[in-house]
Amino acid sequence: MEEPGTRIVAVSNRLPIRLVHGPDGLEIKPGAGGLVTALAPVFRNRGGVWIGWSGGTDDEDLAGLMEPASREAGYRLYPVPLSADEVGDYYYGFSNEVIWPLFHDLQTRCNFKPRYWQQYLNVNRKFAEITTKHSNETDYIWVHDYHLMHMAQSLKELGTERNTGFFLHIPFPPVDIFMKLPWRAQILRALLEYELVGFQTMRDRKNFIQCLRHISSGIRISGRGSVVTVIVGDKRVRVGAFPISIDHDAFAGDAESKEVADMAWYLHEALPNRQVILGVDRLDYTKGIPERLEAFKNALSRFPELQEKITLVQVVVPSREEVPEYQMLRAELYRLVGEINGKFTRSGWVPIHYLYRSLNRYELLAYYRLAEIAIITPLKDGMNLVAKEYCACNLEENGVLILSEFAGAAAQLHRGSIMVNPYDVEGMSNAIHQAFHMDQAERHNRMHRLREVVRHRNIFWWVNNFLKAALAKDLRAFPAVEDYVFEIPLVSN
Ligand code: GDG
Repeated sequence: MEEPGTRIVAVSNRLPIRLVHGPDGLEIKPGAGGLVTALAPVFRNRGGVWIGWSGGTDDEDLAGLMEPASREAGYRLYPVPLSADEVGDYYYGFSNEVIWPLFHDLQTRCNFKPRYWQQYLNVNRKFAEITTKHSNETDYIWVHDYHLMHMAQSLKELGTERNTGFFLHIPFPPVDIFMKLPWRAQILRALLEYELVGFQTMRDRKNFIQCLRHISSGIRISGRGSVVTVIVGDKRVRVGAFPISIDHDAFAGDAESKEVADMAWYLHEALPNRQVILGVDRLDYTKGIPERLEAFKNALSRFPELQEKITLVQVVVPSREEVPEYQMLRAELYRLVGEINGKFTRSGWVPIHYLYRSLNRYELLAYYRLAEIAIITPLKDGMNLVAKEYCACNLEENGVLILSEFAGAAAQLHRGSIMVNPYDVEGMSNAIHQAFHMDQAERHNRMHRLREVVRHRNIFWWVNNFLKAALAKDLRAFPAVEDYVFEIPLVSN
C-alpha cells in the first residue's frame, strides 16, 4: 500500500495563470496548459501547490488575488515576487541569453555575462525559500525547466530536506557545446542534487551523462531502460527520458466540435482548390522559420506545378518582443514573406498567409484540421507539441507531417512523418514536393500511425511515468474523483 499524504508541489518559472483585466480590475484566471490538465487529478485528490513567478514585477499586489484564484483552480498558487533587475538578469539574461541558445546548440548567440549567473543563483534561492515556506517534508517537489536547475541545491543550502525531481523541457546539448558554459561544473553538480532528473529524449539523457563523464571520473550507471541510476561518489541520481505530450482526447474532441469544423470549412473555402501547408511557432530563432520560408520559395521555383496550388499559412506567436534579437527576427520574417509574396503572387493566389499574432484555441484547431500538410522544422526543439497537436486534430487522417529530425518529437514520430534536416533548404523543398503529391493511401497509413503514438503516449502517460520513477507510484495512487474519468492505459516502463 502506498503511504498517504504525498502532495505534489510543482515549481516553474511562471505560474500557470493568465492575468485578465476584468470589469473590477485585474483578475487571475487559471492556466489551461497540458501540464496543468495532467496534474489536475493529482492536485484535486491530494491537494497540489504551484509555485512560480506571475510574469509581472508587482507580485506583492497580486498576493491578495491568489486566494480566490487558488480556490477556482483547485490547487494553491504561490507567487515568487521578482524585481525588474532580477527579471532582467535571471530571466532575460541567464535563462534566455545563456541557457536557451546554448542548449539549442546555438552557442554563438550566447552572452556569458558573469552577473547573469549571480542573479540566477540569487533567484533560484528565492524560489527555494518560498518553496521551503509552502511545503513540508512529505511533499514531492517537482521542478520544471532550465530557469531552475539550481533549485535542489539551493534547498539543501537552506537546510530544507525534500524529495525533489527535475524535468528539462528543452534539449540537453552534446558535450562539446555544453563545455563552453563557464558555469558547466556548477550546473552539473546542481542537477545531481535532485533525486530524479528527467529529459525529453534518450539523446538528451545520453548527452547529460557524457557531460558528467567529462567533468568527473568514476561515474557508474546502473540499470537499463528509460530510467537509470547514475552513481557519482556517494551520490545516486535517477536519470530518465520522459517524452512530454498532450491531452490527446481533449484536442481530438475539440477538433470534432461544430465550432472548429465550421471554422475550418470557412477558412479553407477562402483558399479553394489548393493544399494548405501550415507552420505554427512562437517567434524564436530556434524554430527555423526563415529557413522554412526559403525552402518554400525554393519549392515554388523548382516545382512550378505547386504555384497557385499550395498556400503556406505561417502563424507566428509574438514572444520575448522586448529582446533585440527577437525584434530582428520579426523584421527578417516580414522581409522574407514580402519578398516571396512579391515575387510569386498571382491574381487570386497569395503564396504565404502570414499571421503574426496568437490565435484562439478554436482558430488554432481549425487550422490544424484544415491543413493538408504541417511543416514543423525547428533547428532544435525539446519536444515540439505543435507536431503532436496537429496529429491529434487530423481526424480524417489525411494530413502529412514534415518534421525536423532535431525536434524531440522526431524520436517518437519519425516513422509516419517526412523527416527533414532544417538546415537543408533543398531537402525541405523536396519534402514539400513529396507531401504535395502523396496519395491518399500513403497519407492515411502514415497519419494513422502517428495518431496512435500520440493517443497512447499522451500527457497522462507522461505524468504517470515521471511519478512512477519519482515516487514509485502512478496516477492510480491518486484515485479519480467523480467528474474525472481515467481511461488511459497505464503503460509500464
Ligand atoms: C517548450 C519547449 C517543448 C502555439 N501557437 C498558438 C498556441 N500555441 C501553443 C501550441 C503548443 C505551445 O503553444 C507551443 O509548444 P511547443 O512545444 O511547440 O514549444 P515551446 O513553447 O517552445 O515549449 C518545447 C515544450 O516546452 C513542452 O515541454 O515541447 O520543445 O521549447 O501547445 O498549441 N496556442 C494558442 N494560439 C496560438 O496561436 N492558443
